[in-house]
Amino acid sequence: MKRMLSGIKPTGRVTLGNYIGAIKPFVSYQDEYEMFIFVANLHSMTVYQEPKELRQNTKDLIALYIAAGLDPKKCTLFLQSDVLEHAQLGWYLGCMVNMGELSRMTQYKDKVAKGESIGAGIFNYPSLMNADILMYDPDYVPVGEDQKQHVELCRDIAERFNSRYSDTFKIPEPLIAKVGSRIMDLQNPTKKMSKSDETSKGCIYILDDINVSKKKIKSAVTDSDSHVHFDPIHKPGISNLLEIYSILSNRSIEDIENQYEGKGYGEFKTDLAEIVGQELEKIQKRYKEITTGSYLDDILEEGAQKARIIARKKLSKVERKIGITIKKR
Ligand code: AQP
Repeated sequence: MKRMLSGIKPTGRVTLGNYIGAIKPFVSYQDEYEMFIFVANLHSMTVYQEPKELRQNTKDLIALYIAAGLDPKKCTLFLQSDVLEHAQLGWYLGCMVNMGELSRMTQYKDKVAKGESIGAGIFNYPSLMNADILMYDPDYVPVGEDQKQHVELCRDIAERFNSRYSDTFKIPEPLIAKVGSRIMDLQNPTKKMSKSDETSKGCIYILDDINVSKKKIKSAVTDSDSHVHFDPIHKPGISNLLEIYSILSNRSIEDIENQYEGKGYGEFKTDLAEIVGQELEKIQKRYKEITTGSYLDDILEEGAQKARIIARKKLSKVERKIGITIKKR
């Protein structure tokens, strides 16, 4: 089986964007790939997190992975901070990356352009991401369009390490879904739906009250026309809704366009609100079942143990190659 690895930061409540762009595809891959899925809680620290919220968001994220269908028997689920080797490998790999390479990362550049105060963690987080990935030798890393650049840097660093110290890391490939990799904010469809956004009106959270989520769909910004047609440039709002509709109903966009030909946005939005409501209801039911008792703690412990075995082996290999250790572990 080919191996796949990915993670999500617990930086807010999980959104429909996270579900469509990441969690749902993870579920679909689990029968075909050996999966390693983690909660990227070390990465969440690059921006201040209120401790109580961070704990809750972490617990919810792991619960939602499972509630959405990830099976801990098929997929190794763990907290990044439970596997200490990530931080250590991150340091070694951080020493191999240049300031220029890190300065070219879009997330960092955007913050510079906005004149925001930038923590060292934001600048250096691609090094930790390189460690997260290279530790497990995955064949594929499913990421959103905006993370492709990070996987490219990761490939460069892996090649640099391999050529300096001999073959150690597999060179991973980014895997970007053709649809759904960029679900937009419902109130501002030119901006990505993000869990750390301050306003929640344009953002559907997986644990939203069902009626609230339906209202958000019905009040989504569209355009003055009433033609249900996919055209992300000229009709970003309706195109975003069509993409959500298509993925959640497993139907082609063309088929949906045909169904609503001449019917206007009202009926389309009402039907979509139902589809979204049903999807969330299913996940929330399972979420309630698994968040009682010690089930999640047990899953995380088991996942961390499995991940640590691989991580320790890889870190030992790296440390032998770079000459930092003198004993054979
Ligand atoms: N709007 C989106 N549409 C499709 N996919 C999305 N993802 C995030 N937003 C959308 C995917 O979900 C995973 C989340 O990874 P992350 O938490 O490490 O990073 P992110 O992309 O920065 O997610 P957010 O929700 O926007 O978080 P904040 O607000 O903290 O920055 C990734 O696979 C991503 O592609």
